[in-house]
Amino acid sequence: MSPLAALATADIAGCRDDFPALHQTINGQALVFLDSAASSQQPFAVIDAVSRYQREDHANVHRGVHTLSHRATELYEGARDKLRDFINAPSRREVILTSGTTESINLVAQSYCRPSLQPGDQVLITWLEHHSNIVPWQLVCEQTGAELLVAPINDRGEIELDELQALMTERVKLLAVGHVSNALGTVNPVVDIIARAKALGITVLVDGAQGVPHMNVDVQALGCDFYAFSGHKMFGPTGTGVLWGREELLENMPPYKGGGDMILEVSFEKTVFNELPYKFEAGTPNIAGTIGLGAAVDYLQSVGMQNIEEHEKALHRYMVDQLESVEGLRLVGTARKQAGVQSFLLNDIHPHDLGTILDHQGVAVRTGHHCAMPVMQRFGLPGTTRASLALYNNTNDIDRLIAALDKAREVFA
Ligand code: 7TS
Repeated sequence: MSPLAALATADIAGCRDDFPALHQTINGQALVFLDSAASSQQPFAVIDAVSRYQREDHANVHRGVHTLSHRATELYEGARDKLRDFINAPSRREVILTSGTTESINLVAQSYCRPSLQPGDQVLITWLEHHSNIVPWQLVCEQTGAELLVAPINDRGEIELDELQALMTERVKLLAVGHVSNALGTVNPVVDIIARAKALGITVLVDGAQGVPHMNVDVQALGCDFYAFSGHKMFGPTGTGVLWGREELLENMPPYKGGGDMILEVSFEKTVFNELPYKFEAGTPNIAGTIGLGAAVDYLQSVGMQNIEEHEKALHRYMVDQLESVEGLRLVGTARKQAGVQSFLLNDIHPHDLGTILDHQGVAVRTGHHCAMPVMQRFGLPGTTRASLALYNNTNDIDRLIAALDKAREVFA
């Protein structure tokens, strides 16, 4: 199928109407939302699932004998089952519900790494990572005396695989790598990277925050040990997310937080922890948000991850072609495999100024370092302007972006 034919697939074109926030004017112009990598908009299906739960079913989960508590528990645990299916996890016991990618990664750093790392051990990451996949490892390295190693990237924004491989020695206890770079859109060859690490006995965590919204993710096919992602980047509510981990690893990890729901028995002499996944879910969880996330999974599956991936691939190609035609525009991040994320610079206009001019024309993009300061340092930049795509974007959005950039060039001429 030609890229533009793919863009016209009826299933995808109709999706736009499912997202009420897209149908509004900003500064007098129809909104063009190109900031889904930061947080995506929510379809009616998600908004309605949360609203129905709040109106009719709300009660605390796992503890009441009354009908509302049963209903809330069923909906909440039903969302866990949907998420298990979505990433093809072998067991629901392995699906830990968290507040998002950041908490999922911190959980692994503190419950898996902190008790086991020794001085001299190493944790390996890459230059492409989001701060959420850097700082938790810095903290645990400081706590344990382990060392943080960073694999370099090339000028396209791709991980240098030979150099990554050279850093994988028996001292490395964990490799943490992003599935897709939020700053540059690079789709990392995670299957290959995981296979290389696993061949050397290295535990692998994949930061899937920018992976799950855009492509089919099968944790068993990937072969990693942990996979972390956020609900609000996959059309679900904020404050929701998942840590998937292999059961044999999770079983041996101490709890991350203490509190209600994560115990079977408490006395002052001895506390017996609950079984998986509840051992890692202390306190009243984000019940409404998680139910909304379950609805987001249903929504994504009804559109089809394959359709979404093809649509975004074609639209990204269209966006890059159009951006390259803008005088004075420089792409930042030109990986051979890229998801629907594109960073760029326009002449010497500061990204924040450019973002403001675009907003005046109804076009929402993100500007700055994108919580990936090392990537910016690698390219010698304080920041970029970033347009990021989701299933609801179309060629008209890109045309509006280009027109807004042309206007910005005039303003700053
Ligand atoms: N990892 C990656 C690759 C991300 O893109 C983000 C958020 C996170 C981790 C953290 O996710 P959270 O849901 O726990 O906050 N990325 C972005 C972004 O690109 N713009 O705003 C947030």
